[in-house]
Amino acid sequence: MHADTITRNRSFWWDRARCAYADVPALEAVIFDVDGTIADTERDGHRLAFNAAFAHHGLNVYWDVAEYGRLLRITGGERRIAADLLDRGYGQAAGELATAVHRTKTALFRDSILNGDIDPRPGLLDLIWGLHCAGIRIGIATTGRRSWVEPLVRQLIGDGVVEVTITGDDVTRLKPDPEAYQRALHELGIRPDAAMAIEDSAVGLRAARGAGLATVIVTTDYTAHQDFTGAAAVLPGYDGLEPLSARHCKRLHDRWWLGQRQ
Ligand code: XBP
Ligand code: MG
Repeated sequence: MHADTITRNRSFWWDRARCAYADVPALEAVIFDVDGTIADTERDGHRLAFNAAFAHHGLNVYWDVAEYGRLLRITGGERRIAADLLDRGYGQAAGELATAVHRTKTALFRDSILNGDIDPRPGLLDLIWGLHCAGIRIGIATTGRRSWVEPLVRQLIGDGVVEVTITGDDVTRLKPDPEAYQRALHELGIRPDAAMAIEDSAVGLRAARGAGLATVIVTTDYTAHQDFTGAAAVLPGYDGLEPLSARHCKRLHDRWWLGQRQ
């Protein structure tokens, strides 16, 4: 065959379509929710503090496991109390009472954290350490109050690893509004497609997706039945058959953005 024909028939990489992954941005940061995600705090943590606070204020209110599960659709402890007191017929007094009860609950929950009562979810610390070592930055976006979030994060993760912490005190609209995630991205100084969120609930998924983030779900007993359409992955925990590692996060992030681009 003539040399010209050979050259004409040969295919070169620069003639081919662009590599599918060429437009997928690198994963630079992972932003974690707190309740249900860093630790399984709701049933045996917050709930007990809420009940103790109701008793402290002489209110005949007790949230059992099932009722608290239903109330979790209302984000923010103070709003949750106020909504329930309204339902129970406290009328105009509900708002002021909720503020006082929530202040007590926050102090009690903080004490319990400082007491070492809350453990991280199994496998979380391996993931955090793996992300840190891979140069992937770590942020927090929660609707919980800063006065307990900070000691919890310090106690479970330690100092110097989490770069940005956005709490319910830093936003005007709680989840499912995306504000907490938008603020975390703003403080990290990155675009949504360079980060990924880890959440445990459908409400959290809405918030993270609203901010444009690929989102991995790690379910809890309270959230396992929820609808997670639009998530990059839904896992029962960090320490499953294939534990969630930094490499796995990068792969899920890349695959999710590839799907979006296509
Ligand atoms: C969970 C919440 C919080 C906690 C209680 O938020 O909605 O209200 O239940 O904490 P996330 P506070 O999953 O975003 O962390 O009493 O401090 O609100
Ligand atoms: Mg949560």
